[in-house]
Parts: sequence; structure tokens; C-alpha cells
Amino acid sequence: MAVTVRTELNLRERVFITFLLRGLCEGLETYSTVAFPFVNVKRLIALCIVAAGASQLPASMALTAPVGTAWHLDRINQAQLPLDGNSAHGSLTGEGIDIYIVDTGIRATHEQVVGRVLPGIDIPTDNGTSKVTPVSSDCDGHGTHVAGLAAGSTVGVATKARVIAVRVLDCNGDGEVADVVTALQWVRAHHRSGVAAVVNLSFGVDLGDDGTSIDHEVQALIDEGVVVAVASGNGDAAGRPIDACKIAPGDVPDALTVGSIGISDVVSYYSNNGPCVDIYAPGGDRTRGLESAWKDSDSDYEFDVGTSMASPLVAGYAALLAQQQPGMCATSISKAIVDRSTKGVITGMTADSFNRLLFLDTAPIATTAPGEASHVIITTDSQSLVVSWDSSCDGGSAITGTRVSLLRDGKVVKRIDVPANTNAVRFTGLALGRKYQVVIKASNAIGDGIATSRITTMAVRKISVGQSVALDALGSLTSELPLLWSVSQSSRKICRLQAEPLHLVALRKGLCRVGLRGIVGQDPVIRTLRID
Ligand SMILES: [Ca+2]
Ligand SMILES: [Ca+2]
Repeated sequence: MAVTVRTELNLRERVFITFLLRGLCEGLETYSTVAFPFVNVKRLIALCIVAAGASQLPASMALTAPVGTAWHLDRINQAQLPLDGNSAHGSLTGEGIDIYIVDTGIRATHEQVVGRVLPGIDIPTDNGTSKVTPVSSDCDGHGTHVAGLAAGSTVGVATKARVIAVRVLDCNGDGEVADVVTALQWVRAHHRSGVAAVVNLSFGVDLGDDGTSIDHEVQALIDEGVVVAVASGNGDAAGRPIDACKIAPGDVPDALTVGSIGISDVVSYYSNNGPCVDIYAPGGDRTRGLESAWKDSDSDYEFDVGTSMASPLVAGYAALLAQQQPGMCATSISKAIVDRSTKGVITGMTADSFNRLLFLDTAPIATTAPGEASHVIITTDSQSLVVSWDSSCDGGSAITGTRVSLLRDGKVVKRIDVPANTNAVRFTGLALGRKYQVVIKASNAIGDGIATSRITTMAVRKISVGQSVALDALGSLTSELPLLWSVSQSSRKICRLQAEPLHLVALRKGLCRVGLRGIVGQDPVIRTLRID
């Protein structure tokens, strides 16, 4: 479905027009950018210059260093106004934590993030001409700005976090729902299980525009231990704020949906609101934008406004908390961010919105029992079932062991307890042709973690020489993604894959070594299937 993802970029154009209508072009080029920290000042000036008949932005007008104080950082380390000029938030830096910036790409050499950007993927496929070189550069600027706010060395929150550029929006800030879904699946494959990671999504689509497919992927990421910060959105097509529950993925309950305030703690005139907005953060207004990195040089800066700018501040804070407790469950981190917000200081809110402003309290989060295992792969051969899984979050206290229960007709028939760091078990001597159910539950010092739901297995079987067996009769994956198979080079004489329809062909007795994964690019789980 070719649906345009609506980003907050359009807001800028509306702001230009507002300014133009107010006659601010007159004499603008003589203003110091320091004294005139408006939204996208360069573009505004450029527009004015173009309107006046000139074609070039004077080089003297480019911002080549931060010119303002980072009021957005000053605001979020204190509860009440006035700003105190101090932006310190303790020793946490986000080091060791990955923040995925799903956006227009990132200028990886920019001085705010240089050395900490990992090129992820570059997806936009609109016409093949908007790919950027090198991968995950940024031909729009929005993603670089967002990355700077999340993790910039002086304008960002998590000053040493790694940022991973996941480019889904083209040079105009447009994209496709299907590309966003692909990108989020890529993140699922790429992030390290058991270590909290953060995703920032500074865009949104109307739920009716197939937005539920994005919602689905966002929830899957959260279930696997990823904290997801989402911009609440900047109003409807006319710029009027709307209920964020009508926007995907802002409507996902477990996502951290972020609205925007201006420098005086008033809700930004464009910010979507309502019960789906979990927290507000500085995003700027007509009097003051947020200054961050821009795309045109390694020392290029811009002022920009929007919930797009508020969301990465929350993402950066999540990275600080994740650095402190890397195994902490995503939902615990998100809950702490909401619980620690400053209550009741924001004005101009709608009655159905929560009055919560981002506050960077870096105290440790109370530990919990482990979360739920994910990416469960089950295979069958020689009357046995092999079950493997990815550990989820440990709740901040190391996993001490995992219990895997095998059920038949709803009753537990076998239990295997494995020590920490073991993520697979084999149940043997099972009844041919029978289906079982599997439940996995980890424990730590706090107690038993969240058990998986009962996962129904395929029918138990043997694999005999000469058989050609459909792959879904031999293996399954819980994550709703198709299970991708490969046969290792060393097993080519024992077994091979046959396409259309996909089958495993058993050529001779022996061990058939296969690789199993949910997504292209993911490290495969290796299994040896016995052929009798
Ligand atoms: Ca402060
Ligand atoms: Ca939420």
C-alpha cells in the first residue's frame, strides 16, 4: 500500500508562512542569528531572499556552531521554571546503548555524533533516486537533528550513546508504511537480545492509512525489550492539534508517546494531545526552537520545532537508564520515565491529557523478575523436540535459570531446568505424530519471570532417508515472522532444501546441519537434524 508517512516536517513550512504573513522578512538578513533563534532560521531567511529575487543564502548566515543555549537540556534537569542555566544530569551518558533513529538518515560525520553512528539500513524505494551515499547519510536534515537531540555531544541527552541510522524517509521526509514496517523488523533482528535498546520514531501516520501494521511492529519491539519513543504528532493537515490516539504508532499503549511544550511550559500550539500522550518534553514554539545538528556540514546547526524534537529527548533519557541497568525490561524503563516526570507544571493542556513533563532523574530503577522469552524456535527429529529462545530482559538482576515445561493435553509431562546462559533444551522419547505445548519461564533473585503463553509444537516425527518434508512440519518460530532456513555447506550430501514448495529433502543417514532465522541478516540458530 503506497501511503505517505506524514512527518512533522510540514510544520516548518507552515511556520515559514506564519512568519511571512507577519512581515518578518523585512530586514531579516541583518539580524544576528544569535538574537533571532527562530525555527529553521536559515530556511526562513532563504525563503525571504528568494522572495526578494536573490537565489543564494549568504554564507555568513549559515550556523556553523551552536548559537543558542540548549534550553531544552536546561529545562529537563529541573522541576520548575525559571531555567537555572545548568544542564547537568549526572554521570550517565548512554555509553554502550544503541538508539535507533528511524528517520531520514543521519549525517554520520557531524561533530555532535561523529564516531558513534552505525549505518543501519537505507530503505526508501519510491523511485530509486533518493538513496543516499554513503548509506545512512541524510539528504533532508530531520534525522540528523533528531539524532543530535537524542545523543549529540553538547546538544543531546545521551552524549555517548551509539546511534543507528535507519533511513525510511526520503529527501523530502516522505516514506511508505511498508518501508517503516520493514525497518522495524530489521531493528528486531539487529538489536541484542537481553540488552535494552531504544528506538525513536519522530513521525506518524493516520491509523486509517494502514497505521495498525506499524503499531503491530512497535509492540513486537517493546515485547523484545526495546524502549520506543514516539512523537505525538503536530496536528492535522491544517496544523490543528488532534487526539494522539488517532495516530500510529502514538496510539500504542506501551510506547512512550511524547507531546511538546515551549520554553514557558505551555503546550506547543501544534502538539497532539489526549490520553495517549504519556509525557511532554521541550519541542519549541514560535518564540524558540531546539538547536541541533543539521545536514549540510559537520558543523551545521538548525533551530527546529515539533514533537519530532521532543521525542528524542525522551529516547536519550531512556538510553541513560538503560546504560545504568542494561538488562532492565523496556516496560520498566518506560514506566520509570513516566513516574519520574514533573507533574502539574504544564499550562494550556486539554482536560483529557496527563500533565507530565520529562525530568531526568537518574536514580536506579527497582529490580523486577525477568520478562518473557522471545523468538522461540522449535524443531523436531528422531522423536524429539528441540526448543531454543532469546532471553528477554532480566529485570535488572541476573537470570539464574530457566524452566522449560512440556505439556500434553494441557498437563505437564516433562520439565527441564537449565542454568543461566543456556538457551536451548531437547525433549526426547516423545510420541510420534503427537503435538505438545511448551512454556518457558526464567527466574532471577527477585523471583519467577513472566512465562510465555503455551506454544503448540508441530507433530513429533522422525526424518527418514528419501523423505521430502515441508519445512513448517520440521520447524516453527513464535514471532509471526517466517522461519528462514539454510543448509550448511558441510551437510550438502546429507540433506538439501528444495524450493516451490519449500521442502527439506533427506538424502542419506546422518546429521543435517541447518541455520534458522526469523529475518534476513539475523544470526542464525544452528540445529542438527538427525536423519535415520
Ligand atoms: Ca536546568
Ligand atoms: Ca503510551
